[in-house]
Parts: sequence; structure tokens; C-alpha cells
Amino acid sequence: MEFLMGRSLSNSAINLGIRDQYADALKELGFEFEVLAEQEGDAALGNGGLARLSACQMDSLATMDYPAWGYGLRYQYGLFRQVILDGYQHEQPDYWLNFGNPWEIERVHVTYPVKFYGTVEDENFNGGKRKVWLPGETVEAVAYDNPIPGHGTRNTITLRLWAAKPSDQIDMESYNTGDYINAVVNRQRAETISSVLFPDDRSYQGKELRLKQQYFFVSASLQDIIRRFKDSHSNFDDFPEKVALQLNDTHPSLAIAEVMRVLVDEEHLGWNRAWDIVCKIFSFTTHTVLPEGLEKVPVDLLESLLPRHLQIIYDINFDYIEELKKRIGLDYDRLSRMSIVEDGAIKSIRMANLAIVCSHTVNGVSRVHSELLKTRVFKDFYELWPHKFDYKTNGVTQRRWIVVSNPSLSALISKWLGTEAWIRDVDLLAGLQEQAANADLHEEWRMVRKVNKMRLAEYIEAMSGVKVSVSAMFDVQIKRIHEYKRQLLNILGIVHRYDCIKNMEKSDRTKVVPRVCIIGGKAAPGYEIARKIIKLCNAVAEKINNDPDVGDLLKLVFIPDYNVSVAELVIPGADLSQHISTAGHEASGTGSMKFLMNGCLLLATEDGSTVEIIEEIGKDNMFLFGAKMHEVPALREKGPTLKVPLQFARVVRMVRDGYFGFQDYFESLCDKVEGGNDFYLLGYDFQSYLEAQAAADKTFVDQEKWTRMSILSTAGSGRFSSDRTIEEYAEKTWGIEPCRCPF
Ligand code: Z57
Repeated sequence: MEFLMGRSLSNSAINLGIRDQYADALKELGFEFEVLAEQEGDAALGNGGLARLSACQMDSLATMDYPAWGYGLRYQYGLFRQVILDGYQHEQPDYWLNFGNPWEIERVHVTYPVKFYGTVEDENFNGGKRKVWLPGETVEAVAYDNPIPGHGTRNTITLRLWAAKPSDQIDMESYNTGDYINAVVNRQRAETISSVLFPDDRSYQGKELRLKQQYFFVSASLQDIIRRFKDSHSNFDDFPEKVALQLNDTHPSLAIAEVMRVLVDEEHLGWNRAWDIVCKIFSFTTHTVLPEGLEKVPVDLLESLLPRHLQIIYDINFDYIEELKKRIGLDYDRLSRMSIVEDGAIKSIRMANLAIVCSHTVNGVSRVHSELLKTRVFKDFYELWPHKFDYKTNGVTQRRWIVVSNPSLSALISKWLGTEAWIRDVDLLAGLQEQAANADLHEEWRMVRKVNKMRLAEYIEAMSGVKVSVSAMFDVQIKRIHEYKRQLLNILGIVHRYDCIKNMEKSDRTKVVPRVCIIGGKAAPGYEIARKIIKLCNAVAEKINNDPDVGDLLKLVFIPDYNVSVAELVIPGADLSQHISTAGHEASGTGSMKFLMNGCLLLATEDGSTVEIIEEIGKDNMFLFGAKMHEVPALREKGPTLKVPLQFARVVRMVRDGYFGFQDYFESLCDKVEGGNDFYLLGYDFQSYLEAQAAADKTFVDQEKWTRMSILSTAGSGRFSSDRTIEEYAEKTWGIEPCRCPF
């Protein structure tokens, strides 16, 4: 349901292999390519990592000639724009279609009716009964195609996004009954379905509009897929041969019930035959670790919006539970845990359980994530169906994250490898390892990095008015704001650094390694703690940046409105990046991979993808700290008796005492990490965090060592290309082969 595509011009021109000719042609017209490219706004039809992952995967699918389609919604308003006023986040609508979207192609003839509400009746049929859904509302889905050109191939695939339009059928009825006003109002109402992206990254509120969006998108996509299948096939038994559907999280999992409905109610296949087909076509990727991150749909809501789908889900659950009883006996606790239907205060449908039951493969997004799924979140299911569980470690596309966003590094790599082939075959980056100690490479490498830092420094000054020195270490944390990602740990670490500088003898200050700390990210509008973290960051920045005592030794910048384009600018200019989630909480994390490719060193906990990054580049090439995943539960148990270093108490006290102002506002934030409430273990990890930071400082002084580590980071990033991820999906999950364009 989400794709964070960012800009398209540079990416498309590069993938098509016409970047330079295009730039020359523009020049003749009096335009600079770079200046023009900057004019494009981001397509931000998604929230965070999950949505950018889909975008990277589309690039890999196209480049590797796989015959794939991406389906989503054409939200009129993408992810909100973040504006910082007095240090607080404010949201503004992102009306990205205001000036038109030159990339999309409206397919006026590719439209499908999508139905909602109404009742289900029994109808006589062939001497028996069958169910008929009599819907109460019809909305039209119109296809908008966004081409995704592959690199080094003529293959271009399609991101097909659905927009909701009023259905004329319904209107005619209203006009005929003279209800003109209502007909117009209904037309308006239809369009609201695809009007706005929900900005809550992984928190589900059981909103009707959200469920409507999900079904709208699922129904239109399936009608499209089935129509295409029927163009050349007449027997649905061939369907699994031709179609593989990958559910990106549970957001599209209504598709399972919808395929059953179409096959049984409309195509009149028997239930068992339809069920066989369903079980062969779906696979499911899950992106979360926490049980509370799992989507639940209240039964009441589903019953009123999609009454037939609720029946189908009940029927699937009935058969499944009967089967389960035969397998595991009458263990009612376990049966109720594993049921698709949750009988609680609010009876609801567990979408993840539905997806697991009906999919042939359940993918995690990193190895440790998959281990957690098997041993905790989906333990019961793993014991029942171990063969279903697998993982495909996430990856990112080197086309966008090196070639487009870091052209000078890209040219340098091609020069030293003597080939551009790494752009399609990223494992070739490993060839840089041999040169990791080469003094000439070091000099060129540092030069490229410096130019990128200058570009970033200019941006920082333009955005925030803060002047930063490019000889300082640029230390970056950019991602959605979440308690588990621990931006607060970063900020408290900065407060500690500030406090140390303030308390130092003047003569010792020369030993401090200058830092520019950069934080960016959006908070979900309803997530109060995340909003407070942003305010705290800005309050601390205000104090530090205006303290003449500190000068260039320490700066803190909050970059507003973090998005794909900002990432493209910031990542190449970072020396150090932070991936500091409490171990066992980040399913994967893909930002780290982008930094790694760009030769930025990582300061990280052993969580999600960083565990696998360690295996590629070694512990010595990064700065690791913090409690290990298996230690976390026991540490939490300790509650208020858990030992916390004095420095931690001291920096929290500074915030509590109003050292940065806004004392009342920050109180609840401080309460979250003290007095036995420190769920994410900031206090426990503080000491080792500071040690990792000190190690980074020490290494930064040794520029020769730093540069070698930087080169080895890029050289070791090959495994984290989405090309590898997609190849694994193609071979192991979908059973498809490249389909190269013959002309
Ligand atoms: C989201 O961006 C992710 C997981 C979710 O359950 C939702 Br909802 C949104 C992220 C994970 O937090 C990252 O760890 C992961 O790298 C990313 O999805 C892509 O798999």
C-alpha cells in the first residue's frame, strides 16, 4: 500500500543510459540538468522503511528483467510535510499533484468497479444454495501507470496506482429519483478513498477509511490481474502457474478473502478447489517484531463494510481450526492464540494470522528478525508449519543510493574497478578491498567525501542558518522518530558531550574531536512522545549552537522534512551514522545499508540488518555497543533495580531541571527513561554508547585508518543490494525467471 519513490528524473535518465545526452540537450536549451532535477518534488506515497523498500525492489525487478507489477494507491496527499516552528513539529498537507505529475499515464480505459457495504443473501442455485453479495456502494478505480525503467535493459515495469472516482452507475439512479444534491455529494465522497496516506507508521487504529483504502486497492488490483489472466487462459487451475502475489505486510491481506470470493461467488469454483488455488499464490512478508505491531480489524467494522468477506474469513477459520484440532489436539489456549478471529473486548480479525494460514511462504526481512518470528511472535505457527518460514534479508538499490545520489563516488569506484559493471552486479564492489590501503585511492576517496560534506554543509546553513565546519565529524541519524529507534539516546549523548566540554579545562578542549550532529525524521502526528523528542532535539540545538564557549567543537542540527531526496543529499555527506535501536526491535533497517554503500561508518547495536553487516565487514570496521538481543528480556525484568550510570542520571536531570527550557513539556519524556520505566534500556546502554562514541572520535583522528574503514564499508556492502533480495524471491518464492525484452 506504500511506495516511497522520491524523484524520478535523474534515476530514469541514468537507468535509460541517456543521462549525459539529456544533460547536453538541456544545455542547448539553456538549462542545467542538476538545477532542473532539483525542481522535481518527491513522490512520497509511503511512511518509512517499508515503503522505501518497495521502491528499491521495483528498481531491482525492472533491472533484472523480471515480469512484475507493483500495485498501490494514488494518494492525492502523500506523507505530510514537516515544518518546524519554535522547535515543534507541524504537519502540512503534501499536495504533490498540484502542478501535475509528468510521469504518470492515466489509463482511462483501465477502470474497475469496487463495491462496499450492503447485505449477503442466499440464492437458489443448481438445486443448492449460494451466497450473493448485494453491495450498497460502488466506486470506480482508475489506473495510473508509473513506468519503472530498468538499468542496462529495455525492460520497463509498471507501478500501477489506483485513484478513486465516482461511479456513473450509482449517479444515474440518484438523478432518476431526483436526488441531485446527494448525487453530487456522493461523487465527492468516492474520491476521498484515495485522498490521503495514513501517516502512522505501524500503529493501527481500526479506522473505516483505512479499511476502505485497503479493500479498494486489493479489489482493483485483483480484477486487473484476473482480467489479464483470462485474456489468455480459461482454466483457473492454471492460475498458480501464472500468478504469484507477494503481500507486503498485512496491509493487502484482504486479498486472500477477495480471491476466495471471486473464485467461489463469481467464477463458481467449488470452495475446496478455490482454496487450493489460494494456498499456491500467496506469500507474505512481515516487517515487524512486536506483537502489538500486528494489524487487527474489528469484526463490526468488517461486517458493515465487507459482509461477504467476513463470512469467508469465518469459513476459512472454521476449516483451519478443525484441521488444527486434528494436528494439535484440544489445547484451547493454543487454539485461541492461533485463531484468525480474536474473541476479546473488541472481537477482531488478526490479519497476520490470516496471512500466515493462507500463504505458502512467510518471509522475515533479516536473519535475526526471522529467528524472532520463529521463537516468539509466530512460534505456534512455526511449530506447525516450519517449512513456511523463511527470510530474505532486505537490500537497497545501488542505482539510486550510489549512482544517482553520489555521482562522484560512483565515478571513483568505476575508475578504480576499471568497470561500471558493479552498477548491475554489485558484488564487484568487493574488488575495492585489495585497494583499501592504497594511498592514491585514499586521497581521491577523501576528496570525494569532502565535496559531499561541503554540499551538505551548504544545505544545513540554508535550512537552519547554522554554519558547520567540514573538518568536523558529520554524525547522522535519519529515520522515522520512534522510541525503539532511540533518538533520545542520541540526544542525551549529545547533552553529555556538551556537558563534558563545558566542564573541561580550556587547555583540554584542543583534544576534543569536533562534531556536527545531524538528526532528521518525522513523528506520526498522534505520537506525543515522538513529537517531544523532536522538540527536545531542537531545544538542545538552540542552546549548544548559540554557546560561544563551544564553537565548532559541537553543533546539533535537526533537518526538517526528512524524505528520500533529503536522504540522497545527507547520506553521501555523513562520516558516521547511527543505528541504535534496542536490540531485538528493528526488524531489519535499510538506512544502514545506504550509509554503508556510501562509505559512512556505522555506530550501531547488534540488531536487525546490522548483525549481517557485521558478518560482511567485521566488528573492527564499525562501532558496536549495547545489550544483546538475548539479554534484553532479563534486563527489563529488573525494572527499577537495573543499574544505570551516574552520567545518565546527570543528563536526564539537566533536562528535568529546565537547562534547555520547556521543563514541564519534557517531564513526561524524562519519566519514560527513569524509575523503572526505561523499557528501551537507554540508561543501561548509555555507558557502552559513550564508549562507542569515544572509539569513533579516536579513530576519526587517524584519518588513514578511518579512510580504510570507509573503503572497506563500501567494498563490503554488496550483499545489501535489493538485486540480491529480489533474486532470492524470484528463485525461492515466486519460481520466475528473467524475461528479457527481445528487441
Ligand atoms: C515499516 O517501515 C517497517 C515495519 C513495519 O511493520 C511498518 Br508498518 C513500517 C520497517 C521496519 O521497521 C524496518 O526495520 C525494515 O527495514 C523495513 O520495514 C523494511 O522491511
